[in-house]
Amino acid sequence: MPSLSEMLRKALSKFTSASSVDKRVVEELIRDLQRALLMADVNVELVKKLSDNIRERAFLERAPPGISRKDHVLKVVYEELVKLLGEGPARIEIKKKPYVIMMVGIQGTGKTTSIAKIANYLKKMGYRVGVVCADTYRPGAYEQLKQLLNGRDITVFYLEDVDAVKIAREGVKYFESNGFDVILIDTAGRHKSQEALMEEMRMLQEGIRPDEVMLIIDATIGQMAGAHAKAFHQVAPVGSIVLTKMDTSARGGGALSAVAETGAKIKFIGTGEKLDDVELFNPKGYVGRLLGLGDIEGLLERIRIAEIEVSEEKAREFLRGEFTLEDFVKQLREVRKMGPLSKLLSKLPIPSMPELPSDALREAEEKIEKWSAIIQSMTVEERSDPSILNASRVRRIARGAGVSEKDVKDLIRQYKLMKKLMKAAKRAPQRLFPKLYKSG
Ligand SMILES: Nc1nc2c(ncn2[C@@H]2O[C@H](COP(=O)(O)OP(=O)(O)OP(=O)(O)O)[C@@H](O)[C@H]2O)c(=O)[nH]1
Ligand SMILES: [Mg+2]
Repeated sequence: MPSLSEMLRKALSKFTSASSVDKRVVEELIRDLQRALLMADVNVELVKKLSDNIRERAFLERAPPGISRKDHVLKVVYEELVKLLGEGPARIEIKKKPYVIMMVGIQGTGKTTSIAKIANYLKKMGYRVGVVCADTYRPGAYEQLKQLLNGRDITVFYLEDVDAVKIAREGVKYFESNGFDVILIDTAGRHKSQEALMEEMRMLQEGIRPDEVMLIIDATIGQMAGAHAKAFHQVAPVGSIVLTKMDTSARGGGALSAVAETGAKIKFIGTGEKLDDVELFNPKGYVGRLLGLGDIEGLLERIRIAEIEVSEEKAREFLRGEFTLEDFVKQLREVRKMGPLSKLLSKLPIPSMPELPSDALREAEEKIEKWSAIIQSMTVEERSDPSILNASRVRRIARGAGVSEKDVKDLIRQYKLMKKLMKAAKRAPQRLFPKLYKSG
């Protein structure tokens, strides 16, 4: 059976190779995505909602100028999948003291390794972390933990006993009475049978009532992840997920099923066998990898810039006012918030401004920081009337701002240029700039 990632990629490459994008092609893409997600056991309701959102946005949203409908649809698909995983990077929150986290997962998924990684991570954040080894099945489980955490000043609790619930209880009691902030409980993955394992998890859940059950999913196990998540979730409601082995070639699509099955968020990913090989989960990176959209960041950036709407009103505001040197830099800052300066000016109905070369605009954008510093080292008098600047003043200002004299002169030149542009726009005959006069 092809993996979720393979199916999603196939759907997208079929879509991108279509000669044109019409309703039929988008519907086909949606159908392919649905099939992929349903095969991955993603909840039918979720798939329906995702399809509806994609359909609506693909047809109703206008692609920004310069962006093809195809790229726009890709972006919509990407964003809707990210939404499914919960927008921003998830964080671990230690909501009370002590905060008890129980790790569960099928054998070999990386529970013990992840516990050591997360314990170390939380320790670095300044928490007092204790680990309880409540795995009575895996030979050497305790030694494994101790070895992983060797020299990290993190206590590992263990009892020679066959009763996992008893060990967990005693461990929690021990750390609690010693004022620890976080308690992580390692549990068994191998057992007599799957039923016996689930029964033990149920007893642990009831016996210790952890504040958070963290499910460990192995990226290499594919779609089994959904079934595993479901089984654990029934006995110990899963609150968060760790996706391990993301350093392998596996895309970890199974995690999407686990998320859909439990409603829990992925909080960490494991990227290797060592203690520091752990990262906070980032939904955007994950979906990008899942879809194989190598340059998704590049595409999104292009779209972001294209989407910046510069209203005529804003552009006109820019041209109003007294426009001192200080205003100049202030306005440039404003403009930068709105988007590229050249884009703003292109909104203005000015057919040709030979005095203002386009690279001057780019230069202006790049130099805002420098120019602010220059203005800071000017006197009030100089700011309001730059024409008084002589060579010695320029030298003093340059030294004060830590820039070259040329930089100071450049600023003045740019300012004069801009002022000229504004005068031209203000004086322009109505016939030439009808839009400017229409409402103002
Ligand atoms: N490459 C890679 N290997 C990992 C990662 N996490 C764990 N492993 C390896 O996977 C194997 C199993 O990890 P464990 O932490 O022992 O798994 P477990 O879930 O505790 O296993 P049981 O206790 O037997 O249920 C070990 O060889 C780990 O080094 C990871 O993120 N990347
Ligand atoms: Mg283990």
